[in-house]
Amino acid sequence: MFSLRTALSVIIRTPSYCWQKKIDPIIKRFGKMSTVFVYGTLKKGQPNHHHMMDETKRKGVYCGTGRTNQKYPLVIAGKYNIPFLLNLPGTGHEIDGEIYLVDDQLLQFLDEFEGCPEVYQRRPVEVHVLEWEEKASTLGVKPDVGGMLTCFLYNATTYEQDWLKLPYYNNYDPFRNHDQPKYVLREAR
Ligand code: PCA
Repeated sequence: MFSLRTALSVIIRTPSYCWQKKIDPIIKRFGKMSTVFVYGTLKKGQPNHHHMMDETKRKGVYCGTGRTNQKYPLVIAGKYNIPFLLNLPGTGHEIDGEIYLVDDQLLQFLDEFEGCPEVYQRRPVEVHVLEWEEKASTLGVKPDVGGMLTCFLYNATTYEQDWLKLPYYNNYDPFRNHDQPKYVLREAR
């Protein structure tokens, strides 16, 4: 006969129990999370990236890299050289970017920061996952078997006809690609 203590020690050592023990505090701490695909100044190494990782009030977790399933025109436009993905699927390139899990507070912050819905609109799109961090899977988010994941993306709400004549990029990185006009920081406008 098993004693209660033996039975308990067996349960405690089972992987599902350990997994549950790991994941519960994460869900308690962060609540509901959404996936967001960023392609512009919010990416690593770009000027607004720190907003994704500001852990004081809100939470963002880097999950990996991805590429939009559809082609879109990604232009750098306006007097401040802002990257805008235009909602014209089928034109331009498949766009490279990064996937984040964000809590509701960060999502709300990003909506305000991106001037949503006047400047950018947040819409769900299909993203092909290229690199994936295991940490993201332990948070309960996984690409489907085909490697696709639905993520929010901020696209330009409107655009000027002239923007369609600008170069279309597949990867925003003005620090490395010197043909891409440099972003004017908000503090410098
Ligand atoms: N910020 C958002 C949209 C464009 C931008 O600069 C992003 O990085 O995805």
